Amino acid sequence: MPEYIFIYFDVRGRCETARILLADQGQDWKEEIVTFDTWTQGDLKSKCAFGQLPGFKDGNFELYQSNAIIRHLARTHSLYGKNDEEAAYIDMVADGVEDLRMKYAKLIYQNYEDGKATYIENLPKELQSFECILSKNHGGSGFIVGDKISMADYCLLDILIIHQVLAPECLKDFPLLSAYVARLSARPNIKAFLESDAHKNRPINGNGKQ
Ligand code: 6SG
Repeated sequence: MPEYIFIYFDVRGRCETARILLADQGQDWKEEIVTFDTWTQGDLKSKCAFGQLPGFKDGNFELYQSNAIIRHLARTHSLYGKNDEEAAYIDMVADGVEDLRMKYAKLIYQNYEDGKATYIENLPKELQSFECILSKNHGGSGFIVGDKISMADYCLLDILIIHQVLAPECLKDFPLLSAYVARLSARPNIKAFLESDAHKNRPINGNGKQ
């Protein structure tokens, strides 16, 4: 079995999707937690491909960029669709999630107090896109793409979970997404992970906002 290691701050942040993926796939991993003090000292930053975390190790193979990490795990665990068209849809959903994650990160790190109300007001427009995509795949009763779980499901589940923390009612008018989060969260390995102290006690973001 390969040894997986996340090198990251003690947050869910840009690693939690990959953690959910590995947990669901029955894999173990290690955490190499980087404190903000160590980070600001600069040595580690200078060794990171783009001067940022997370880093990831798959045995001796070292990788940076959270979405590259997710895609690597998707390829190596057959979570990238059954053909090129499914793979393209999976990318489409993952990139849609990334767009939302960037807006979320901007709110959390740059404009939380002043921007939160407007962000929550605009959230239904963002969520509607995912509800619509989901509705077109088996009426929304299964996965976001295709007939089996894919990387896109882990991306979407993670972003929906953190938005439910930000705005607990945000899925109220999205019946398919609500049922989807409940369904995926009830998968035994995901359920165990989401109920673990490792997940529950890990802050979502690096500045205490959520
Ligand atoms: C932060 O932005 O944790 N990496 C972050 N920040 C430190 O010096 N495209 C890539 C990717 O997808 C984006 C990487 C991402 O992988 S993630 C990073 O490396 C840097 O740039 C969010 C996160 N934030 C917590 C945090 C730690 C250091 C900066 C932000 C110091 C402590 C808290 C705020 C400032 Fe902080």
